[in-house]
Amino acid sequence: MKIVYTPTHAAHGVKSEFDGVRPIPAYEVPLRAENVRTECEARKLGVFERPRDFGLGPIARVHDEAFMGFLRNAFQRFQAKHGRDVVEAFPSSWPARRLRQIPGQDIDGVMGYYCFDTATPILDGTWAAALDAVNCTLTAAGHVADAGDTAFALCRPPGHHAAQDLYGGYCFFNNAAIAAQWLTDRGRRVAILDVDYHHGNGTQEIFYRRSDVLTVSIHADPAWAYPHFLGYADEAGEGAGEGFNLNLPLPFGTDWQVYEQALGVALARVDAFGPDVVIVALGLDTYAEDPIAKFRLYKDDYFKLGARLARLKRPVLFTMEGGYNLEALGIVTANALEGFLNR
Ligand code: OKP
Ligand code: ZN
Repeated sequence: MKIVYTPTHAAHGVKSEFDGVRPIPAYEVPLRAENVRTECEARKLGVFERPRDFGLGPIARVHDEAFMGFLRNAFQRFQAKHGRDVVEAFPSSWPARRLRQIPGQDIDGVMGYYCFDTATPILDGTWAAALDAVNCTLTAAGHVADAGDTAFALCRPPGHHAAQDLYGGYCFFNNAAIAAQWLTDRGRRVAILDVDYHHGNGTQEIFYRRSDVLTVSIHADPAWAYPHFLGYADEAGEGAGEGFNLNLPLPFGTDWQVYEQALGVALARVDAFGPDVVIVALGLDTYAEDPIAKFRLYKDDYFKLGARLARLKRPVLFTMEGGYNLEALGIVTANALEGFLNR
């Protein structure tokens, strides 16, 4: 297996987020990727390589050009208004219901227009890190497309909450969606299976009106969990996309026995779609001791998750998404990959 990694991710060295009550230490930190790298290296799970540079073209196939322009200089604009001492830029005002959906010219308005939460600061190095996370994912996608091989994009920031012109949930560019579009542009039929604890609202939205890319997500019921406003079971796709999105929301406390049943349903749908490539948005925050999630999967369960994915017998591109227990993240990620490889 190829594992594509770059130290550039550390340029997005987030220190804080707002949980709606008070500023708290960030969960989505560089140490996450480093722990995963260390564990995958120690267990010799694959051949490490650095990403190639794909430029902005593949990103523009998914994201809005104005959104990309905004991300590129958002931090500088925020600092110019709020002071050079500011190290993390947050929105403070949003175009909620009955307000007009226009960004305006002021950076605080623009930021609220493009962002949907208070958990996702933009830093000086965010643009560079987000860009290289895409490069990691596309480099890995190239291996899957060329060799029919398995590859792991060991990248951060994650991507599945980011939509065409929206960022949040620690995500800026939707790495998995950009890879899906890139592979589709090269004639491959792609399904995305999102196993992160949180609904992949960005991925769903990007392909919601299309039948050429299947999106399936297993996640905590949005009636009780972030991202709150998307991810219900009745969201099946629209227009040509009707029937090409499947949401499997699960209750708090979901353990492997319950999870496995949803996984079976998800995999049956993926298999019926007949994809050439399956992109697995590999969030590991389903782990029982995750600090921000409420499922009950244990370390050994991730071997079973990987093994179950292997039974698809299709080329898989793994992209790293959530998972915030720093002690366990490397282990559970490696367990999932090892369970897959030892099929
Ligand atoms: C990103 B990913 C809870 C706030 C939730 C944001 C969670 C983002 C998860 N008070 N904070 O899907 O792992
Ligand atoms: Zn998550």
